[in-house]
Amino acid sequence: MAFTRRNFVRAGFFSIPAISILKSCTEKSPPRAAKPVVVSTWDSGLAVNKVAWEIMTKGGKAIDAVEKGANSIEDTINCCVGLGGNPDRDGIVTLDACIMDEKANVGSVAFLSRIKNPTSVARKIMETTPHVMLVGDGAYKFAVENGFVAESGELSESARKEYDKWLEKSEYKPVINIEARQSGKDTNPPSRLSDGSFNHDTMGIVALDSHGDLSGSCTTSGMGFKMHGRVGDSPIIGGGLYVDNEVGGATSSGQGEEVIRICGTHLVVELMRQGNSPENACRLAVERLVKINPEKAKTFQVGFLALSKMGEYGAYSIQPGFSYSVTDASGSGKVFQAASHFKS
Ligand code: SD4
Repeated sequence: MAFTRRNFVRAGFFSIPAISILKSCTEKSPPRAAKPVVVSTWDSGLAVNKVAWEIMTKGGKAIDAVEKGANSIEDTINCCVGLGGNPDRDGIVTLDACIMDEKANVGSVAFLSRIKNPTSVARKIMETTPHVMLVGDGAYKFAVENGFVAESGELSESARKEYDKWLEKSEYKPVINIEARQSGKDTNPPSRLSDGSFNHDTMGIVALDSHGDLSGSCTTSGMGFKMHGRVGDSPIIGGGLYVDNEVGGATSSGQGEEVIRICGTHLVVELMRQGNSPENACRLAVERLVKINPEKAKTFQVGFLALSKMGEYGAYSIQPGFSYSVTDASGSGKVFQAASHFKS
């Protein structure tokens, strides 16, 4: 084929991948961790990472690491993510979770009450049923039939206090990014503040194991004082979590309704596929949300966190205060503050 201008264009030199290559050449190199590496949302992810990393450093698989990491925080009753989390408006704690492995196998559970480890229920659905997602009573029945213990459903002491306080006004006003207000006081291992507050109720995890495979999980008690039956982004594949073993994985925290609007984590992974670094991909997804409604964007928090197949990681959020934890082959974990669209 003669190398004419027309052929040059037809061959795709100005197509998206070409643009992406140019873009990635001009970006400064993203931080890169040596595998095995695990990233997770918030400062409290550090304790979660430790559990996940110990599995992977013994040659274990990322899918086991992200499940057990999630379980470790779901089991922390004085916390915010599992059954110790804040209840909905009817005083019932309902959990959402999902999991995704390197072969794009997915499992998800939503609006599940009285079961401690929704991430493991999601994995069971993934591995033993023809379905992806079970919700509510059906999910509960499935869990019990599969040996998960039904808990009493009683609120933890701290959640009870928070709920009683909430009942005084019964207003649904998610606190923007309460973690930012705590500035650096996020606890590790996670627990409520001395005043009982904790609006930070989601743990998203993405791991790259020593075999080079990626998996992820996302688990939450959802937004405190939500409507009964409300499901957020966390159990939605492409919402709270997405993994593509050729490209990378992403997870999110914040106002789930907004993440769902743009299929947030799927978008982040697709942006990485086009050549963007993890942080840039997260930033572009955030900018898309802001563009939809710049005024409304001032009123909520969304943070994205991503890990590439190469071990590069990065995050970006709408409001300042979104932190994330990274633990790599050195075994030492670090907490980072994500850059944000609004600066204060
Ligand atoms: C939700 N995304 O249910 C979750 C809430 C969250 O820190 O991330 N809180 O919408």
